[in-house]
Amino acid sequence: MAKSRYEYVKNFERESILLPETYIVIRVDGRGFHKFSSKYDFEKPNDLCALEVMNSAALKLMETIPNIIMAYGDSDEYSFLLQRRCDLFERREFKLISTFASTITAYYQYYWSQSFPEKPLQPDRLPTFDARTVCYPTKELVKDYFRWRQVDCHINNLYNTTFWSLVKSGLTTQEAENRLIGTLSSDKHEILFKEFGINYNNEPEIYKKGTIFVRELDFESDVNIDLSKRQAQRLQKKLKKSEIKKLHCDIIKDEFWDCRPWLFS
Ligand code: DGT
Ligand code: MG
Ligand code: MG
Ligand code: MG
Ligand code: MG
Repeated sequence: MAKSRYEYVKNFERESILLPETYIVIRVDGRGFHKFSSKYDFEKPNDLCALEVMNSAALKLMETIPNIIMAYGDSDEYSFLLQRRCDLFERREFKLISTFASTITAYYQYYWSQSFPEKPLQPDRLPTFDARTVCYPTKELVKDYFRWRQVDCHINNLYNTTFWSLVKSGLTTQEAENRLIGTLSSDKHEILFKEFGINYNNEPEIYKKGTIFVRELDFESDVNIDLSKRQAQRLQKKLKKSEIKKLHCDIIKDEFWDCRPWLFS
């Protein structure tokens, strides 16, 4: 295209290039899902069908972007881990966040209409998502990031399960809130067990642990972060063809990470 006299306005654009050789995490989160979940009448504390809409949208995003090596989600959020050497959009932050936010929004609306034909989306409250990127320079930080999200899922779910049990038993939401002020995790377990006969440990794993999507390979001890260029290319090919597994397991203990060295290749 020939340059016009107006071309100079492009010099006002800014770019933010994410640090090379770091692990990029992109987290998307539903905007105003507190209100969204009440408008569309989500089951409390967890709406399995709505969670699966989120899961389907995240999986589809992962399938279309091979650089995503794993994803973790619960509630209205999902975190996507990109490979350390990932060069998607030349690591341009704004391009990454706008693409992730709009793509997850599009898929969420698509799967919503498939799963809830009886609850058509209304223009006064459509599901939309924000996105942010964080760069982590080490494996340990990446693990702690995902541990943080899973602990958050656990804390929220224990609280919500107890809170809604109290409300369903006749307390107002204000009374239930007051009842839980200052309670420890052990107190909530006890309320659930003694007052409602619920053993929290037997609650569904998807609620307690969230959902993990991970590109799965056979365990290969020779996967390390100092692969030669050819080894890295071979691994990349394998990963592209690999199956994406859906799990609801613990990612706080080392085991999950220790048996998947390719997450950090
Ligand atoms: P934000 O993210 O700042 O725009 O505001 P929210 O309202 O999205 O807040 P956030 O993301 O911290 O919390 C997620 C909200 O979504 C929270 O109020 C509970 C609701 N939510 C998510 N999943 C479910 C569900 O399965 N059932 C019900 N009843 N509510 C859910
Ligand atoms: Mg939020
Ligand atoms: Mg939200
Ligand atoms: Mg959220
Ligand atoms: Mg364009």
